[in-house]
Amino acid sequence: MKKPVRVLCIGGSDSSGGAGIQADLKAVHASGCYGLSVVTAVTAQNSVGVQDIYPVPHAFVSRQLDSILSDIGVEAVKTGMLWKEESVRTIAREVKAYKIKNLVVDPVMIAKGGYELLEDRAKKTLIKNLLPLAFVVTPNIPEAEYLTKMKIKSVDNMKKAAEVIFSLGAKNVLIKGGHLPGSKKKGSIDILFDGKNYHELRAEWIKTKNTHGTGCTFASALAAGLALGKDVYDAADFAKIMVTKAIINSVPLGKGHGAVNAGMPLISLKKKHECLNKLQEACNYLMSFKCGNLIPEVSSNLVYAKANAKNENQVAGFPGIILRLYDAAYAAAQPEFGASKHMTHVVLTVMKYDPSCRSVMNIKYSKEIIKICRKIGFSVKSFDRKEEPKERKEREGFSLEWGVNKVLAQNEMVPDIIYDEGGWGKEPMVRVFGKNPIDVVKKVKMISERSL
Ligand code: PXL
Repeated sequence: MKKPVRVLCIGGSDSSGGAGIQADLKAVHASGCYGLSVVTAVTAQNSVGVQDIYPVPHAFVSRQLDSILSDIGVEAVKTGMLWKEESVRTIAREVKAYKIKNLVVDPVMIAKGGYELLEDRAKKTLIKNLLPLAFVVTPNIPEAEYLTKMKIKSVDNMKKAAEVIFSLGAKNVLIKGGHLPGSKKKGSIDILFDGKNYHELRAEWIKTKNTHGTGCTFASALAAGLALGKDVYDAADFAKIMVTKAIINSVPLGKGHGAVNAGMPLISLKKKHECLNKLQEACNYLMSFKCGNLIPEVSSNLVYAKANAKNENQVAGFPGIILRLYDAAYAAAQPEFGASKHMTHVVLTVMKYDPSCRSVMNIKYSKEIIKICRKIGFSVKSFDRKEEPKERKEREGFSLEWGVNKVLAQNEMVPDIIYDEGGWGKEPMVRVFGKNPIDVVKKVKMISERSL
């Protein structure tokens, strides 16, 4: 039996399911760990705000902690909304007594709508008793401003603030930059400071108002990363990927702000079509190794056609593409039929020549990548977009058919690779073919291992 990697989340219950303990457990689960919880307060809240808070008596916070720590044990602990000073004191005492090393403190103070989530007198206790025990503390900009009494308007200010917070005793300080002016344009930048060096975490800005629970999800995934044995830098990168994924999968709720969603359901093996299952499986495999450098500017897609497919609706792919997230590939959504026009037409064309070749993925082109493909022993063919008849070029989504037809008309077998060096407004591209998506992803892995 596999031993669970246990992460304890201490915080408030959010009745709307988006933040607090509910978000924590989803993020811990999505990170591959097992979540435990200690509830410090129960909030009545929805998408427009927090209506009320009912504190759990600190003696009962202590009872919950003892129940877990005396029997089950944990690899990491994450704290969120603590609300009462006595709870902060109790938690600090127990963390010390049980010698918890992987402690992530998310110094939650105020909800989005302005409702206080930490009593005033508890703030000082959090700084004095809990921060010095933290392996990582994860303030957002308003929280970092409170902790440092500084105004934070730039990445440089964030770095200065991180130094000040470090001096309060946390071993690592991670300031989340989502509130920084200009983030919408430049993307979100977080700063991790370990007392010596700064490490930047970056992600594209994702336009959505459904961001309730981002902080909780991030800190919980970070704790899960540490619990899994990652160092603080890898755990932070991992958390950034997890929270970006959760924002991409966010859901609208009620009349106000919807919530991020780390708990995207896995495909039900019974209900969905074999193509979708195979694609999901291949995509999970693709996301498990470093191949971000193979994802082109226009992003990738991976498609799989039903046997004898004749039209777009019989080919499954990833809606919203497969993109690059740090050094990994990342698919934001589950596969669907009819989701990718370009790759769908490529695979339908190829199937006219060889019906068993039902899957393809597009990856980045470079002379180096083509060299690697040849070295591996793949059969490699190409076409030149300059030779394409003009009327063809104008049929968006269909122009690749011409190139693929051209290659296949001259060859007996479908090659592993068909590439082109681009054209006016068209990024050069490599297409990797196979019988099924696992077959394709294995080929992509072989290329990625040689192109690091
Ligand atoms: O995002 C901070 C947070 C933590 N915990 C609970 C919350 C919120 C924000 O609303 O409600 C219970």
